[in-house]
Amino acid sequence: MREAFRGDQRVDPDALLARLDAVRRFLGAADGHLPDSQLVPAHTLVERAGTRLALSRDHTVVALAGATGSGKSSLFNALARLELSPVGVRRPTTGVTHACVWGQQEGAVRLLDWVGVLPRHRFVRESALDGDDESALHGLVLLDLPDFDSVQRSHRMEVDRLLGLVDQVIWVVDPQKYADRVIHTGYLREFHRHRDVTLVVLNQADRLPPAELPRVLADLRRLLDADGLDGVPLLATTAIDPAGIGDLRAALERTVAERQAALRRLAGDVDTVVSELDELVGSARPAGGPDDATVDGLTRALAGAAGVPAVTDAVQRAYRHRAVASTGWPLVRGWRRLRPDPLRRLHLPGPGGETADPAESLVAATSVPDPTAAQRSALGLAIRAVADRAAAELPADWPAAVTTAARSRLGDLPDELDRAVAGTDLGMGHRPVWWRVVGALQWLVTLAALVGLGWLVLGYALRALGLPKLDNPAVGEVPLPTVLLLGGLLAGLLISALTRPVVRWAARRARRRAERRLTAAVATVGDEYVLTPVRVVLASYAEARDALKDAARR
Ligand SMILES: Nc1nc2c(ncn2[C@@H]2O[C@H](COP(=O)(O)OP(=O)(O)OP(=O)(O)O)[C@@H](O)[C@H]2O)c(=O)[nH]1
Ligand SMILES: [Mg+2]
Repeated sequence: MREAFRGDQRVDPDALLARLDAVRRFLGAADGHLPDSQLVPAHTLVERAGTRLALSRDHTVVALAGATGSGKSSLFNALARLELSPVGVRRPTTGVTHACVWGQQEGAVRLLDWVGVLPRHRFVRESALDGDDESALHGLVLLDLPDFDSVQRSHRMEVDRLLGLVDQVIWVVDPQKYADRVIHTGYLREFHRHRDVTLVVLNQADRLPPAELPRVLADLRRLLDADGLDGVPLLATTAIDPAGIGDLRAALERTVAERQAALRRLAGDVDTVVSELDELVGSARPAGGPDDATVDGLTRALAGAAGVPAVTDAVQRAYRHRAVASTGWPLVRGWRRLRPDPLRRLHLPGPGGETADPAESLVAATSVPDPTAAQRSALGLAIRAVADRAAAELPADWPAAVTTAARSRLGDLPDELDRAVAGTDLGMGHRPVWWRVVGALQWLVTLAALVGLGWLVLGYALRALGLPKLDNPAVGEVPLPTVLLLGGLLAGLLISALTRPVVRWAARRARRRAERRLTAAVATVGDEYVLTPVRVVLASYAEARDALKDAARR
């Protein structure tokens, strides 16, 4: 959409600075997220505007641009009232930019250094020479550019460079070539956002029969309207006749007096940059991150890749192993202990709670098996889903930036997940009291059985040696040693049988507890290594979008 022509609307310097600051903020937010090539115009604008505003604001740099032979140098000389820039029959004549400064040279020098006009091509209209004649143009820095349709590539490049720097452009066309395509599509159309610093002159008006002039001007006006330059001043000039440049001179005097051209030019530049960036940014209002279900999916995939199922499995088996070793029949416990502990095999906390070798705990802390190809691809998909959901609303290159961010720390994940698993308290660090109680009970009944056995053996030995037999007390009909032996053995078996289902239930509970803790640890890693980088991009997007909105505000 094209804005209404602002004509002589004033640009407030503070408002312009605020808009430039917003462009700077936009760049800060978008940098690293959008391709550099798309940010070049905004960077160029910020840099150029900063320099231009720091240089003389009392001077207005006006360029005469146009096709070869249209009469730029002739107009330049006529306005300067001196033969400064060679006018020629051989085309193109002007190969380097010439400049003429009216009035105070101070300030203009640095401006011309920046614009890049060589000192030997700079001229000055001294006020002493002219009396007050030229005072109305004081502050004007007029540039005579090479031809933009040149056969010389260097001329075109010089023109393009300068058109990006000057405060105002006077497009010089002549009756023969005013309708040429190159001037309209290549240049004038590009300047439609700079209408308020654009002026078009139809030079060599003297070559037209007076009756033709209005018709040609009307035709040119129609072409300009089609270029989006409706409303720009259009003047007829004759460079070879001092009376033929009166209107142009008056227009320049107004421009110089207003001291607005530099600001208007930069405001137009901001408009151009903002409108180009608009589709890269849009006005989406994405959520702060992906939804809970997607985050849960990520956590599940991370848990798979971290080997959480293998660890919880080992926790369950280790619980049974350790519980049986503590509460089983004492005479077979030793045999139990010979079998390896399932958790220690993974270099996870042993029965005493100690972790693996501390030297190893920095890298590859555990011996949890590496993720399978399926687990790795599931993780890849989950990360992709996080990026897709988070970026669903975003325009242009932002989804790619979100995807890149989501994957940016993929390389760190294996070590971080391993560290998280190794650092999680699996709740297997101490022996429950009930193990000890049952274990002590087992010892007690075993002891009873052993006493009974010893007693019986002693009784047989005495009998065999023909010694007087022991006075055996009895429980009912059964002698006490037999009661002790058989009762102890039976009680041991009974305790083992009763304990087994309790151990199984408690092992499942231990597994669930370990699973909860490991999932929480893995989720923390996912948050730091996947979700946080995504949130950073989303926040940058929001900042870029708001900054661009501020930059668009006039
Ligand atoms: N009759 C007439 N001739 C003009 C007018 N302006 C320029 N000329 C002539 O047109 C020719 C080209 O003029 P220049 O001023 O050299 O044109 P230029 O645009 O600077 O050309 P380049 O430097 O090649 O880009 C010269 O012979 C001028 O005398 C004019 O208003 N009327
Ligand atoms: Mg010339």
